[in-house]
Amino acid sequence: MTSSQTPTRSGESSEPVRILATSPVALIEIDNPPVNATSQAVRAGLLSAIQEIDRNPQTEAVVIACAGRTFVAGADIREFGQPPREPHLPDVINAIEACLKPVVAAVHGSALGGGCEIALACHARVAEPGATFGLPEVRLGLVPGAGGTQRLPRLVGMEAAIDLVSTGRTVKAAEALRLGLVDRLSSGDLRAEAMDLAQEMIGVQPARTGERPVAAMDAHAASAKVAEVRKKARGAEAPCKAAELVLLAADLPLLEGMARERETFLELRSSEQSAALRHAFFAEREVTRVPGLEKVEPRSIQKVGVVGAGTMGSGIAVAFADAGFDVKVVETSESAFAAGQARITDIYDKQVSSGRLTSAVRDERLSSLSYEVGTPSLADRDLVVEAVFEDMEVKRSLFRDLDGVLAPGAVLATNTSYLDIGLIADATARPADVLGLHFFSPANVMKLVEIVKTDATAPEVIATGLAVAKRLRKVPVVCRVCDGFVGNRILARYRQQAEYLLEEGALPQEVDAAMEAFGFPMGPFAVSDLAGLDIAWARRKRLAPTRDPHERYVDVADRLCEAGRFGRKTGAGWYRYTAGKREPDPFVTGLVEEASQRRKVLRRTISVDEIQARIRAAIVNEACKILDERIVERPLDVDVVMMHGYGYPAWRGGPLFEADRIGLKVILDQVNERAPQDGPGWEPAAGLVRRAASGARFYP
Ligand code: 3H9
Repeated sequence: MTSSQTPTRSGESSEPVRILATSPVALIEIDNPPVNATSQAVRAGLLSAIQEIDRNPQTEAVVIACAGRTFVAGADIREFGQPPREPHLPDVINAIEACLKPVVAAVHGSALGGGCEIALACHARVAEPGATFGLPEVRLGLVPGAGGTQRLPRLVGMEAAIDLVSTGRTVKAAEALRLGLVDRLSSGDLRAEAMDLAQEMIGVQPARTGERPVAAMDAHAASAKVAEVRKKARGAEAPCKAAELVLLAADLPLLEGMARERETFLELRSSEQSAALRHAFFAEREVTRVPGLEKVEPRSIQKVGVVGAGTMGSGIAVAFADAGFDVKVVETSESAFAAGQARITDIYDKQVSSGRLTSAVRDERLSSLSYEVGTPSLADRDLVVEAVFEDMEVKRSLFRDLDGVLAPGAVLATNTSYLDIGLIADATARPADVLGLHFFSPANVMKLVEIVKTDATAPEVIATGLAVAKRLRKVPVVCRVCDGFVGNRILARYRQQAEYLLEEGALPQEVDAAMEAFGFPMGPFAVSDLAGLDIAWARRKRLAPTRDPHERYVDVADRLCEAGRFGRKTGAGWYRYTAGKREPDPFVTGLVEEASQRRKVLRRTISVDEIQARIRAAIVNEACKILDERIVERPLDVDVVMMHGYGYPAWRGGPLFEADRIGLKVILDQVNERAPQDGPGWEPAAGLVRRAASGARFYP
């Protein structure tokens, strides 16, 4: 920590905490790039700055602000694997609250986790309108560990605090102001306005958050709330613990509540769930750093074309418009054109009616979209994403047209889910400019994008895909071409194994319940009903002539489709739907039992554990084959796809992270036990056999 009588320029010292002014209002600046995390050096610097200011008779009030792009974004997550080192953050924060002089937080960027806890302990908070606040610790499998669960309810009330702490959601400054978490929004110069507020507070007894009373929640309402949190947490343990700690704030004095909080924080810090969620956090960032592309410059993309405005195309167009691209949507006929435009407008209208968007922003976004019929209008586009009918000849013909229209250097992307992108690229004279950008539905919401390269795709085109995904705020995973790429290929095995379970004795609702208890938001049959059974049926019919006759094939889904049951949209599929609610259907039970009879299987009761273990083993084995074939380069690529595209519970860290924890020998035994019955395609992956034999892991 450095101190001076007059402000000094930030960056003069390498110390992460500086005192830039002392009289009459002191300014403490935290400067620890990239996100001002509270490393040990920051904690020590902050504590000594507060102590120095407390002692300085010329200082009458204090502002805490941060250099760089953000306020403090939390504790330093990288330190969590090591033993805690003094001074501990709760002690530093208590010293801030106890300071005899008024302390004001000046918040820009994100005040998250420990950063939000610092702000909560200050005697007032001024924020830039763009600032965000939150206690996202549960997303790392933790509870706030420096007073967050005890101070937040004292400022915003019990219910709002439980909501924020148990979901980890962040709030923008305007909502924080409404909740009482922020006292003022700055209208220009944040630091100057915070200094003004501090000046106004001189001589006034500081309002200490920890001394405020908090109204208890009615006991019945409180237990209902905890039950609701538990249900939503789908197996994650931190959200419930966080909610229970918040409830303590009504009964315990601050320090006692904080002691309970600290105990829970330290216990969770060494939990498997927290390790998995930390892995998920870093994997989501690491996935964008693709070996070999570090120094490759992406092409500049400003003008984007989207061909086809069906469900996928309209979502893709909205994703680009939301990110500020100039978007032209092209349809091949007038009638499709009108329907596409209506679909896009509808996406925005729904966001306005649910309060997620103002009508002014909707109008602005809609005005960044233009609509045309026919590909010639795409001539000025830097990137074109195709989302037309999933048929090789349709796509090849479109790419031939695009090749004739687009300027040299433009990037041509296909959103195909399964087709061989190499063959699509070969329809052009510029296969190096072609790649897959495989979005997930709804494309404007889902974070995952598979960036699929062919053997011909130029490195700068892959780098362009990554840069575009970053601008879209997506999570991109680079992979090579194979049937279904990473996610849908694994999903196919997941679904097949789920169907084998039906044939052997389980019912759809039992498999779904087991996988929902595992932590997936929905089981595989409920997901099929939501997505619609007809598309997969059409694909199965197309592939039927080439199917291996020895493949174990369960035809219940085909029979459902033959009966016109395409899922929710027809009111029935694997379930029947009454007022949107799914119910098991005796008709489906009948079909499943017939399937068992046809295979001459004596149905048996299958336990939840067996369902979960078999599906997990199927996923891990296929994921390992994907690694063996170098469809992706790293285990984390698979884990990120499964967590972001398919709802694999992040508290398990993804299938390969979890497989390491369970033991690869155990998984291999499970695969070997199934392989003879399940037949071709279910052989153990070579990489799984090798690792299990040598004791190696996916993550060394
Ligand atoms: C906590 O606070 C516990 C306390 O209650 C109690 C303690 C006793 N630590 O995301 P980005 C790195 S728990 C270390 O790409 P953005 C990140 O890895 C913590 N490193 O930027 C990346 O590094 P690299 C609660 C961190 O602008 C770089 O910073 N806080 C941390 O898209 C840039 O990150 C959270 O959970 C950290 N805390 O988003 C907040 N945070 O360049 C977690 C980031 O090497 N952080 N890094 O890949 C975030 O949500 C986002 O990073 C943030 C910026 C919104 C801040």
